[in-house]
Amino acid sequence: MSMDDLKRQAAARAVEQVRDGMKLGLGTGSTAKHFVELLGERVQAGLKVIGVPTSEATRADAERCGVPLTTLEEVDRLDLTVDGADEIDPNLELIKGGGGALLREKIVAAASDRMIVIADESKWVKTLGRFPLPIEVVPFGLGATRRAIEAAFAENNVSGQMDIRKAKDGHAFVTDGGHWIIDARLGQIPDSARLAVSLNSIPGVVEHGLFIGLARTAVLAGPEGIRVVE
Ligand code: ABF
Repeated sequence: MSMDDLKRQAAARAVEQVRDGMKLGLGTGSTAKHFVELLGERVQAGLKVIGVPTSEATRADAERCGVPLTTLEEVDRLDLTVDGADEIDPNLELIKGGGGALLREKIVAAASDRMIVIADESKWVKTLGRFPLPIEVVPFGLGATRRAIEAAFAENNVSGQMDIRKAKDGHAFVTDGGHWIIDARLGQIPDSARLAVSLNSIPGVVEHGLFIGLARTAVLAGPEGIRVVE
């Protein structure tokens, strides 16, 4: 079975949790895209839901699949967000942002009563940090922001190379919010909750890819079947 089949299986399991009338957060990435497609099939069959997309890419997918959309101005809370991740640890703490949509993903997840993270088993790790940590930054004053991030790393006993993410054209990758992303290769993050708090206090940091206390359920698809962690 291909990796893509596994992602679709995880997405299919999450779709089973969707009920008529739900307001949904729609994640970004190849696994979340399967969720949007499968949700679209159920909408065509009569399911009534409304979704808030976490990226322009997901907005386009949802429109293509006929999933009605709204915004967080128009609705108060969401019932459920389903999204992918780059790493998931046993406390259901996540690294997200490999696809560059971490800011909207975090806003939407935080506005949801429940978040289900869907992934293939390769995303499951004992300790976060093997995947480079995305940190979304404002281009203004980048030198100062980098130094503050380095200081936060030192306080949290982590270190590693920091690279500005590049787009295919070689220029800095620009997020949907008009910001840049620093990818920090930390190897291991011993206390991700503490690092998250340190990064939150840096003015030039808009958001970071540590999702702490947001996911309640992980649906992991592997060659031996689906594993649900809660
Ligand atoms: C988004 O998509 C991200 O936060 C994460 O970076 C990525 C996971 O992508 P995929 O499902 O394609 O592996 O959810």
